[in-house]
Amino acid sequence: MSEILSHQIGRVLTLTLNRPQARNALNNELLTNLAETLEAAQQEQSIGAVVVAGNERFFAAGADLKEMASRDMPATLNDPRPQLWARIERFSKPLITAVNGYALGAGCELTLLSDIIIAGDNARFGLPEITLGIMPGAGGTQRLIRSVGKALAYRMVLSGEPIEAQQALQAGLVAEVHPAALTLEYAQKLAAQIACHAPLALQAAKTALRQAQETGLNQGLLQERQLFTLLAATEDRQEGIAAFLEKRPAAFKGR
Ligand code: CO8
Repeated sequence: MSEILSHQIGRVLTLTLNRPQARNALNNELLTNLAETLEAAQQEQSIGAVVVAGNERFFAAGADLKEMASRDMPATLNDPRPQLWARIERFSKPLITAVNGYALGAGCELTLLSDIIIAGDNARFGLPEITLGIMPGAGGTQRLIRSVGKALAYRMVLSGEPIEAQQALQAGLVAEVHPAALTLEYAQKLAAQIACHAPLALQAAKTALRQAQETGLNQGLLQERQLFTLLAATEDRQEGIAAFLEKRPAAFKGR
């Protein structure tokens, strides 16, 4: 059976991680599949946003430890995983993760790479790598600290202890917490709302938001202004403003 189930409703593509026997551990095959699916979704105009979910009990238990156990340092040096993560990161449409249960190690790193995390009240976010004699290796130390700040990031990375959904909400890691049975539904609703907006404006906004985490304020402001200016050349910008003034819904075309 496929390790990722995919299902499109309207403009929202939902990808469900499906390796329950390994608690959705992200082996290379699953990550490759995810990268390829997102690349296809990138090209598909009918898809406006993507939701990645696990099941009601777990999102993903991290890298596949059985796969990792056999890898020595030379093999780790030549590991295709960094390229796979980079391909996933290049996805420029809105990417939402719907998280119930455990999002550990690489599973947590996948949520950190997404644009918005919607959590179930049973969600647990953690980077337990330290307990295995390793450390996060797919952005965990870099993205977590930018998301939750120094105090909690150090605590989570050095202790390996996960945090619960409410703490993740307070820390600004997740955008919303819902009863676990409704997490996916809320994530899909939000994705559908987002996916109605002009695709080029969404892409530009996502690029600018990412820049905010990577550059200084002045450079970020400059890039924001450049992207804002570029959008003035789009048909959708004319349509969006005209629709508002004419008191009708906008019909965006992605141009
Ligand atoms: N990898 C492989 N198999 C796993 C993993 C995993 N990460 N997690 C669980 N499994 C397997 C178990 O081995 C077990 O298999 P089997 O039935 O064959 O014995 C099955 O899933 C069920 O596991 P449990 O009985 O433990 O299930 P529970 O529901 O009781 O517990 C937990 C679920 C809490 C998720 C528990 O399984 C757990 O703690 N898992 C390990 C979590 C972990 O340490 N994750 C970090 C992994 S390291 C990492 O992600 C580093 C990323 C760096 C990437 C660098 C790229 C360049």
